[in-house]
Amino acid sequence: MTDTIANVRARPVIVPMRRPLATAGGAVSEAPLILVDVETASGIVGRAYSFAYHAWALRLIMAMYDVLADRVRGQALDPAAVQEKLWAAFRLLGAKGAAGQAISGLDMALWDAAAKEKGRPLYKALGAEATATPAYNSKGLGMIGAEAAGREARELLDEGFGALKVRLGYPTLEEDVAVVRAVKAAVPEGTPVMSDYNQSQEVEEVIRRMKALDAEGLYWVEEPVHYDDFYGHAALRAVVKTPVQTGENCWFPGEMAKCMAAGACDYFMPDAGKIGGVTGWRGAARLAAAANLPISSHLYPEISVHLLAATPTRHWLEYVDWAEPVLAEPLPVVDGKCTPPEKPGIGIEWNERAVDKYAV
Ligand code: SMN
Ligand code: MG
Repeated sequence: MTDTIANVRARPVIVPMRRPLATAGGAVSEAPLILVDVETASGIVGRAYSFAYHAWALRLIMAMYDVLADRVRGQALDPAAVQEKLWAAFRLLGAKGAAGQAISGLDMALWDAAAKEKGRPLYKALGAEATATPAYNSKGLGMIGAEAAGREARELLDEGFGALKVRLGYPTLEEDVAVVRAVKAAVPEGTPVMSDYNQSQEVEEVIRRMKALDAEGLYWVEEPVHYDDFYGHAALRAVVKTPVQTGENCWFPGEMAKCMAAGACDYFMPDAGKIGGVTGWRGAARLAAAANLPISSHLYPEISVHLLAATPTRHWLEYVDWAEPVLAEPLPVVDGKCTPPEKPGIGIEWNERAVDKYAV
């Protein structure tokens, strides 16, 4: 008989960030997380977390977990079937925002439990090999100005990475150019330098900026305009050389499909916490494979390393260390790459002393 879901426990924490991140879409200076433990009838504990972006959003997502816990208690440990039922339940209200985050986080914890039930690491439960994915360092390079950005770029590579991402969207194009030049000058020739506008620009303005920045050799430009202005993304893409990356704010594979249909991007980066967890990611990976669309991850490196291993068009893993203080062990980076661990499930455990310390 398959195992059943006995309980869902969600705990909010606020974890300090080593390098607070100012973006043109808003600042993130601490990491508000919800730690999820799904307990099964046979005593397995599935673990995952949701990144809440804002401390004030913890209450919203916690409320959603509370609602979901009541709905899924007693159901079979079958993540895809659980998500289908939740989708049906949320048809009238809608499942974006806090609901989508909790549905996605619960799905990740259910997959962790389901893989543990089989005694397999998540990537193996997904039928994949232990494939390594190159990782870029996204732990810094918020909007800190050209001089500091040059210094920080070197620090970020010295942490063992071969690529990094710089946030753009300064008040003027000249400042964006200065920051990109400072970063490029600080890193070895050929180092991939990704860039991110965090949805901050108007279409005309970002076309003007990217026409100038095209000469600087950025590896990609991310979220140039509001995330769901897919035709705005396409208009930029039509007139610049720099590849357009987007997807971290797309809810579930359905929004990704619309993004693709509009010709919005060269690359796509699902966020496990918004795309529908593992179940949603699998749908996204199938869409991408059919269209030969390169897939990178957004946040959640610990689970994304498994998901990318199971993604035929895998591209880059975004490495952030924002959950690290509450984890027993960080995800190792070896020669700028990450490989999924061999422990059953996702392979994460909580550092309970740290969880107590950062509890809210
Ligand atoms: C980002 C992620 C999380 C919070 C703020 C900004 C950024 C990224 O868009 O892609 O790393
Ligand atoms: Mg981004």
